Amino acid sequence: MRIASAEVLVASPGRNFVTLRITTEDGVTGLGDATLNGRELAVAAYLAEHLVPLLIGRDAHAIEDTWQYLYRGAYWRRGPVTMASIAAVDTALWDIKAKVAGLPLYQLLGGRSRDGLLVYGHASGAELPELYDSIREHLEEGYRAIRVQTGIPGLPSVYGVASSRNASAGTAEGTDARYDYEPARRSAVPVEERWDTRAYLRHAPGVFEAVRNEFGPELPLLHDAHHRLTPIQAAKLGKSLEPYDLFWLEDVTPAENQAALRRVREHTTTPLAIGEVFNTIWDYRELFEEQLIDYVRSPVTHAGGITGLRRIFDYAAVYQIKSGVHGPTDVSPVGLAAAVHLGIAIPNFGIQEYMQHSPATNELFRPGYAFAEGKLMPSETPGLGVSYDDVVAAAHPYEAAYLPVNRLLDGSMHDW
Ligand code: EZ4
Ligand code: CO
Repeated sequence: MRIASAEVLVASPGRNFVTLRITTEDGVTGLGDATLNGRELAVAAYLAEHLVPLLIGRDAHAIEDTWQYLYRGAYWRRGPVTMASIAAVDTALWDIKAKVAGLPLYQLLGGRSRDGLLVYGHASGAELPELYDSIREHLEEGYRAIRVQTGIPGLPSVYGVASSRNASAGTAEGTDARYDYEPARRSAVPVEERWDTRAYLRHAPGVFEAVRNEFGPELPLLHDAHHRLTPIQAAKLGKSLEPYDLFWLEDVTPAENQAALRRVREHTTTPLAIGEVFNTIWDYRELFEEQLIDYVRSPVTHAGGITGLRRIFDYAAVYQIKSGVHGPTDVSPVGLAAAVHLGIAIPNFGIQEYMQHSPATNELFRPGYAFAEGKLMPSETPGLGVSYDDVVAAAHPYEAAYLPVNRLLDGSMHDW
């Protein structure tokens, strides 16, 4: 079954998505997500200029060989642009294989290991009353695990905190729904935010104490520090949050230095999650072998597809480390569907992030997964169970949008 064509599709139903559509000679199509928030066109060019010409005429069934061909064959291995491109090819080929088999993709990955994927949503508020409302809204929607982010006294805006109830032009999705966290802004240059780590470390424990007092001990709570701390600051935060029994503390230190987590681990029993900006299994080697983390944050989209991420999960399982797949709205419904098929099958599933895409995004992709009682269920139709509507896409052309950058109060650049 030869590949006849591959198209790189860029559309912006409120936010930008890059999708690869592969079509075989007998007309079977497969989709892969290649969205890299704020660097979308680099991936689109990598695919269109360098990978699509290599795909034409290849055997669509040879998924592993194609993965190795694109990974080893590039010579310049790894990196987000390369690995998002490989992920899109890999995911599209799995979609095709499952459609040809007439099975939902998870059946080719070993079949169902659980009845659904526990997900967590994002609650936030500048102040506690607003945060409580946000948590209650999530509970009413059925969420059974919740990430908590709040404002910090003295800082005008903070990572992960919804800025307003009625998103207007300039905010992410431009809908009238509360959009709890989508930081990419449509503009030619990134927005600048301010950060103060000491103020954050003073404020965070009180927030979790208040949330526990309000919502009780059972609700799984998560928190994201977004790579902003030094190892010793991260250790201090982990220790100070221990009484509030977090499900996980995410991205405490910058991702480049795996050894930083060693220092954090020495000091705290708060479970740690990391990896949303990692691309390959190699990025996890020290973390796994020294058992420095508890959850893997990589999504299918940025870690070399189903083939790449499944290998990472198998490696993680050796060390009792579980999945905690990144699921922000910049992972498209194609990337999320792939995660749901993988998550229902693997033995070491932990939790799946689920923020819910905008109505315009769902109109474009029509994903077949379903959210009920706090869980995501895979589509039962053959393949990934996602489609791509070219007419809807044509109404939403690409518009430049960037994640913010972050400066300390004295103006120096910091990690966002
Ligand atoms: O900053 O998806 O846990 N989730 C996150 C995300 C990321 C964005 C980057 O594109 O940290 O919100
Ligand atoms: Co994160």
